[in-house]
Amino acid sequence: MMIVKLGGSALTIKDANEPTVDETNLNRIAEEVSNYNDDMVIVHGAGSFGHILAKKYGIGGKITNAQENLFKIEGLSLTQSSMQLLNYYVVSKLQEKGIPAIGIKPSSFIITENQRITVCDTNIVKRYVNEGFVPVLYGDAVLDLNKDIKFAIISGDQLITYFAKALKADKVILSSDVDGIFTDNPKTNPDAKLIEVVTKDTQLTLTENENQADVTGGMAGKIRELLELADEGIESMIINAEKEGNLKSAVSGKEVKGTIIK
Ligand code: IP8
Repeated sequence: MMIVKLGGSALTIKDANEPTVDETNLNRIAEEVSNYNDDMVIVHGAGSFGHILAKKYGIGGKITNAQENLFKIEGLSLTQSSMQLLNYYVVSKLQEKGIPAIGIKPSSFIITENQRITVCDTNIVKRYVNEGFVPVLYGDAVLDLNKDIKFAIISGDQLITYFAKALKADKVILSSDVDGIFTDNPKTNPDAKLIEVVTKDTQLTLTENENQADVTGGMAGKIRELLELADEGIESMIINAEKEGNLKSAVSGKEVKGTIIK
């Protein structure tokens, strides 16, 4: 049983002002993933289809008056549709490559409490896998039990952790637009070095920048989720999906440059 995250930054043009699919990457990534033909669940991120809206409407932030409430309702509605549209593009492309993909909308069966999944019936996903389908879930805007915030964003990474545990995954691959975890931001510091193995004892100096485009915490958020998974004895790896052949090698069990979290 394998769970693969397709990073939103690789599937979409993340710095576009409006939701834009990276057609070339989506086509290649779907093709590479189709090299795996055993039990699989795919989770994709949001990229420009989710983060721009989630940030604009401040989903997950405190609601202090009726006007804010209405604003957030509009935001939740728009974010969910936008993510459904991206899911449709991803699912259609996977189908084109011969994968029996079915899109499952996380917000239709998941509720969080303070932004963490608390209500989630994993049986439906399990059943689809058992029947030979490849469920495709995604980071989404959901209802939250905390009355002060009412709504929340769940990242694809949180879904990966939750489903990897529930479905007892033996392979967890997260693809992103960087090679893995570095000693510093590789996009701004050319001297940043790749860390091949991360455990809870690894000293990391990752900061969560409030101004970043990624509302779910970027790499720091990813590591937090994956260390939680490692705590349960499930190893995962982060690889770069923008490099041709990486995903294909990873799903085929070949060695790939990246970071293992254990
Ligand atoms: O791209 C975020 O998911 P991620 C989901 O996996 C939304 O962090 C709707 C912003």
